[in-house]
Amino acid sequence: MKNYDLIRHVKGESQFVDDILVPEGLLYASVSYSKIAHGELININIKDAIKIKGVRGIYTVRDIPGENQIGGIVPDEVLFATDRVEFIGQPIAIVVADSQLIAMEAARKIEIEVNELPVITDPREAFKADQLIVPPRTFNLGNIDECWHQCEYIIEGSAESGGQEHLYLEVQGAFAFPVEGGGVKIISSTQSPTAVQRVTARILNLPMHKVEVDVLRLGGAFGGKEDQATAWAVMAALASFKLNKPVKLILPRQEDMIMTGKRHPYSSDFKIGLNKGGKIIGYEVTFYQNAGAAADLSPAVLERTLFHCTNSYYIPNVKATAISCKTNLPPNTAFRGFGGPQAMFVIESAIYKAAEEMGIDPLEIQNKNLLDEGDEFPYGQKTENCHAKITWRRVEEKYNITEIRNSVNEFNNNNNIYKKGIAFMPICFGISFTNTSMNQASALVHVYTDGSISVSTAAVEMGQGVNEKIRQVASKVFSVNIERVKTETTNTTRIANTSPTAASSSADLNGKATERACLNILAHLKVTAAEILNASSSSHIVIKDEIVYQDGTKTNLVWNKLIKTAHLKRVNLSSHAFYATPGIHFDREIEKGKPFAYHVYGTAVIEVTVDCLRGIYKIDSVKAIHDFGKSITPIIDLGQAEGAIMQGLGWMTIEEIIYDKKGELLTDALSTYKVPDIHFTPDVQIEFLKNSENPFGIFKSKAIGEPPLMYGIGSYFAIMNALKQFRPDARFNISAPITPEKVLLNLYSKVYANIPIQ
Ligand code: MTE
Ligand code: LUZ
Ligand code: MOS
Repeated sequence: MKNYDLIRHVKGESQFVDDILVPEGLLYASVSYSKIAHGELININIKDAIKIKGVRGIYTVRDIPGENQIGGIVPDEVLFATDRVEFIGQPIAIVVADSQLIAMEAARKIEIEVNELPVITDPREAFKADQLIVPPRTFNLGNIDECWHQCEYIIEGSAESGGQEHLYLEVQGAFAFPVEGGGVKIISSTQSPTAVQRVTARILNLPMHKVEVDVLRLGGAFGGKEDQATAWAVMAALASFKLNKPVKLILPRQEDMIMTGKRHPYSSDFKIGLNKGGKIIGYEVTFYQNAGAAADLSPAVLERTLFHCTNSYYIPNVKATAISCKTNLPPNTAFRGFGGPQAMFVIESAIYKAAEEMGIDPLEIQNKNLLDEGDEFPYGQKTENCHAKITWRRVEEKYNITEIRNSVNEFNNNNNIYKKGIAFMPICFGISFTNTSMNQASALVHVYTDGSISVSTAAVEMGQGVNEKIRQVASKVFSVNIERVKTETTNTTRIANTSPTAASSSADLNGKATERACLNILAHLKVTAAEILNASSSSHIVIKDEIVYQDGTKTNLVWNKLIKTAHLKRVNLSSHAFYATPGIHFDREIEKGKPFAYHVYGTAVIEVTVDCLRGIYKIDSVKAIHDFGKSITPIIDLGQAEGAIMQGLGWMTIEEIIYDKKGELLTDALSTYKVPDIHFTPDVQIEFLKNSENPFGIFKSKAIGEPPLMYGIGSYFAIMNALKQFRPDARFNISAPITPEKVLLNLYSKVYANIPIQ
């Protein structure tokens, strides 16, 4: 059950876009982009650039045969700037040359004349200036206006959370070449082959059948290639189309960091009301999402923020408003969790602030308000097989919380400078694309005459192990050795109209489609076996471990022979099958429905030690009970949980994206953008919740890709908890990431933390 790619990765044999054997005459493209965040584009001067030896072509908006439009949800994003620029890093032209170096040199020589306009980087400022991506949306439950009088405590505050760089190991890139009849084939590092196909067709003014997109695997994506792999692939295709030559476009790391969008920063206001006993009665929240200069996936991210605004708590009266604000930054995009983490951070902040006011530990409030079976979410869906309380209780028991708390207290009593902190982090994450129509997938399965099996699906392998899961499905349905099963590249000619590999749903959706295709073939095979064995019906036939059984008795008929005979008998050994998640729906008019097939639950406890003199800290441990359903690939799922937790910790603590007032990214390299490394890694312990079977997942498993990221949020509050031990009187700012610098500002800056300094 190891990741199928593991051995190849270790040996350096796995191929990524930049490794594919290149044809003779290959040309290289480099992107020329705006260095100004907002302005009227007056002139593009390519005179010096075009003179450079080895330059084959320079293309701008004027060279687009079709429509200069790459927007997915909202048609508000151009491929190349036309009459204005709206963020630093916005593509203006591409240079195609004999080598990458020449292309880059020429791209730098393109001069761009811009009339500068005021720059807005802050979402609240954008809101004040009425610059919105889409109209705001509000989810309501109960009656928020009537609920406050029932509250003993009412606490208001605000919370900031920062962006996050995807930092996939493989940078954005694509390779395109012309094919017979005026078409183009693109090898792209994308989570969404169909998006690349659709947008290329639009830009080149071609029917979609003339554009073939093929994806072998990605060296990581994390949402950063759900929408934002498209532009580069389209540019490579455009150049290839124009020159009738193969063209490769790979972004250098720094350009990748400058030009692409990131996790959305949010600025939020909350008001939370609780009764004497600590039950949350009401929660009102407004999210200001920093969308950047175009919609990209922001409206969908915004929607998921609303879905997860109450995390794993039941709150009877809720009003949640989300506003997508247009700023002069690169369009922000999908990032593992997709707006969910931002929402959960705010409710956790509200609980933290309420606990502070009430003089109790936040975990008392968390614990009292956990979801129960049948509780209603603000969007109308009710919990089913709710594991919020079970995982919380199991954490208390398994990790001996009383003992941990005692030892933390003892440590803190004996240390003046070092303080330990602890926090609980329950999570609840809905599985399905929130846009119901996207929850579909298909699979194409062939059994070859030698008994080997080929599976194509819409799923893109990006390190998450989906190919191994798909192989498991085929091998289990046929009951054959997994070595017989190969997963093919993700290809728009083989599998059409695909949803992106995203929303943690790809194993469920594509696994179910694969299961159906295999079952179709299996049904034919059983009929054939019944004929061969003279059984009265195929219901007497079972295939187990490559051997055919008749009425429970082993026969001489084995897989290879069965396949050969079936072929001679002209039986169809291929099947295409389709799957669409049943039972889900959502009405955006009333903002109610059942958007999710199911929810993933879990609880983690996080311990940290903070050096309150220097501001540095260590995340000591993350101990979780996670609901994997009935995992089909425990090692892969564990790896996903660990990786997601690390990404969540990084987002909350040391990963800090900084743009200056002019919209320039100051953290555009690994020297200025710090990500967790092996030394940062805490002791991570994860127990699989027992006896969890998920009727809506593939083979009763649960989606795993994104949910565990949100355990990382606990690290923020564990650090706050430690700071509280150092300065019990202080009221800290809620602003993530809590970098060591911000720890010091919180502890020692009067202005920042609004605290009396002795
Ligand atoms: N794991 C690795 N190694 N690399 C990735 O890029 N992306 C994550 C997650 N795990 C990612 C990853 C994200 S954002 C999602 S949505 C899921 O994988 C998508 O894959 P799945 O649907 O198969 O879980
Ligand atoms: N992408 C998307 C996602 O288009 N819709 C979603 O609901 C979603 N959720 C998580 C991650 N990506
Ligand atoms: Mo993941 S953010 O759905 O690619």
